[in-house]
Amino acid sequence: MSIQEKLEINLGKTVASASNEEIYRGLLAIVQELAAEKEHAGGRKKLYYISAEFLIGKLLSNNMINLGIYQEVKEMLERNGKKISEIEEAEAEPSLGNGGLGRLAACFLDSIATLGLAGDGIGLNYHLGLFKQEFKNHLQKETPNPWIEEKSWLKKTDVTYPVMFKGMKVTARMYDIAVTGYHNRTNTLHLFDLDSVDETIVGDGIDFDKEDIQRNLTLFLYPDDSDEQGRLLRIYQQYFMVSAGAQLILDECMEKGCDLHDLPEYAVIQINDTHPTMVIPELIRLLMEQGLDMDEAVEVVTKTCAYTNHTILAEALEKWPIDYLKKVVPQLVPIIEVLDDRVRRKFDDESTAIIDRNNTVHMAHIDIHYGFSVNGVAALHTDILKSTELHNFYKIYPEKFNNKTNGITFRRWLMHCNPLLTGFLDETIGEGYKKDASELEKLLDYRHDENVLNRLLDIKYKNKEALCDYLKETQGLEISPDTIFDIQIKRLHEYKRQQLNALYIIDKYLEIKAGKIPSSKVTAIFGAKAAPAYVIAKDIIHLILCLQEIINNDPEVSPYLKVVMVENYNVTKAEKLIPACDISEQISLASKEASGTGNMKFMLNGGVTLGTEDGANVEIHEAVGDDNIFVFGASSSEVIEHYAKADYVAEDYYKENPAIKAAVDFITSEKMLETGCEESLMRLKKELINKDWFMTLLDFEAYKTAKEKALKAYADRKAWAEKMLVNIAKAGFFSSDRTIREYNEDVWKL
Ligand code: 26V
Repeated sequence: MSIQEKLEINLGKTVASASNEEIYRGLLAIVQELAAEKEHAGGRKKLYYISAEFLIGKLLSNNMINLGIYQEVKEMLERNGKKISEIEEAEAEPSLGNGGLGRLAACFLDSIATLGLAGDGIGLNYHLGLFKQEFKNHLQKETPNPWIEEKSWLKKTDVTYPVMFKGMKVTARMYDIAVTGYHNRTNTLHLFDLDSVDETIVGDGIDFDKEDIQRNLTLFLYPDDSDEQGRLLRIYQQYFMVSAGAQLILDECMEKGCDLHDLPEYAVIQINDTHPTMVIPELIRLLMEQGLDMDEAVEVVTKTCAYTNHTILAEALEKWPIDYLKKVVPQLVPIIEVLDDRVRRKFDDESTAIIDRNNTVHMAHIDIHYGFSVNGVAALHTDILKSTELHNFYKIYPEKFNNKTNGITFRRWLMHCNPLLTGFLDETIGEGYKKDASELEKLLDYRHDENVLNRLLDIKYKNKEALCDYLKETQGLEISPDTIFDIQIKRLHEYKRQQLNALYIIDKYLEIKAGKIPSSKVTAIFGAKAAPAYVIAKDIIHLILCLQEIINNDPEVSPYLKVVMVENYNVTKAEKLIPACDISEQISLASKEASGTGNMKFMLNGGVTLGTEDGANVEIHEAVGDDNIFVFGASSSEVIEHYAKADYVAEDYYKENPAIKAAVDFITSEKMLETGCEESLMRLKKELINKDWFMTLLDFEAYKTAKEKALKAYADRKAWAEKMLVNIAKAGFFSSDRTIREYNEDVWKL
């Protein structure tokens, strides 16, 4: 039966007469059926990727690509007068993650299934994903972001597990989402939920009663943790996930004949950052309930669990007061105390203790002592962990430390988001790169082929035109594809330094106002959400929105410079922005961005990086060579030294560099205060002069020089096209298939 026939039976009407929503729901049912028919990866040992976030994004097109029916469906829809892009719009995006960490987990699931490995995800079924962002009066406003509909990718199961909190027992129910591999098997993402969760308790914006656990447990992705109630709720969520997850893992292993002493032969658990760390004491507890003694349980668990670190930022490393754990999960406290006691007996080093002198539990320390593998997510990041942040652990356990440079799935970040480039690659180098990404290097044979270079420029231009149409339609913004698209899209954080980009924009604006006409026309595009309680991050959004208003409406400036802040940046918007990028802004303070994965997505789509030697930028630089990237700024060792000596004084740069002073002063100029909010702009200016913890002003001059160099290079279209080509050709290393192969060879051994 053809897909059209199947779909029409499902719809009870012709495709031509059905609405986009009806067609979406019909295709959803067909795809679910096809995915269910696929074989599940078998074998004795299975990987469990446990993570508080899976930022899977919309699934329809991705699943159709993986199942090999995308082209057929697209053409069938066209024959019936429908556009696949419009059908895609009917799907709500599951934004079940904050940013890179959650998206990485989703790319990994895709690659695990594509490689045919037995590996499932375990997480939480948040009813409301990351908040929706709206701009009002140049400020970010947060509203709830529901995604679960009557018909969705979630399959409710009968699998339930009891989870005990202090004075309260709840029942976790498992929901499953099929994870399709590219022309391969299907795995499963298990998301746990609580039947009693109630969306009607959400009040103004994203406010809700944080103490009503029965009704709020899985209501929101990472609720605001700026107060104690929020932090306690986070512990409730984490324990709920790991307790249900651990029970599922033990059940599945026992079903396969495991006697629990041999658990490491049946299961390997990858702990994605510290959010799922309580799985370690919980498994020990459950194994002891099954009759193992403490020594045996600890040994078995240590051989089963592996930990990935995703940040060196001190404020992001989870530490819980032991009293919090006593309030929520008292059953784990004696186990954690024994784990700490064993560490203290063995190692006379306070810095590696689990419970410190202030009775705070260091979650990462549990993972490192009681797991068999510790990995960072890019070469530089792993080096910094070994030499600095986790140096004392590295001295004890050098054999546990390993690097796994992140990657991205090419199915979503090339084949789905950039069909023009994909088609062109198919024609030029064949389709082998879809299964073996290193084959992209075949493109290097064409680096001097004028035809190929022109095609690349032409594809980029078309993608830019499509983005222009989209921004016009969604935000009423008028931008031109004949300008350079300079894009910075990522969570808003001071270490990522959107403020550095903004200062450059102010500098350029002031130059134009002073009569210095630039030789290139630039559209500076941002997309970023700020955590609801992160004040300075919101001030930076405010700054950018004010600049957008002032600059775009200034007839002297706007022909040369425009600013665009994309509202509600999410996976779906990333898919539209990335193929249209000329210059990829990766300007974090060196040493602070563990890896970055947006940098890889841009590279794969022919964006040229303007970046610091941070995270995976270092490896991108190595891959493409000096001529195909624009690198600037203080090195990670210089930065680390500045912190060690506490010798960076922002005010010196402000006073001594007139361009910096002028740009910073502009933040509270009359023009800005007419548009924006004085309190916010004053606070931001003060922060930059008096604190600037992430050394924005230190790198300003170098950034400006590098950016001018990139803009100038863009004018030589042929030379630029060659840079694009080299970036695409060298992106193969950054396929998450490569990353997952490495995890499997070194850590999971499936
Ligand atoms: C979390 C928090 C929470 C408290 C406030 C400040 C703050 C700052 C950063 C974070 C990040 C937590 C972990 C994380 O998302 N890391 C990201 O992981 C990506 C995948 O490995 C990686 O590419 C990014 O560089 C890294 O920031």
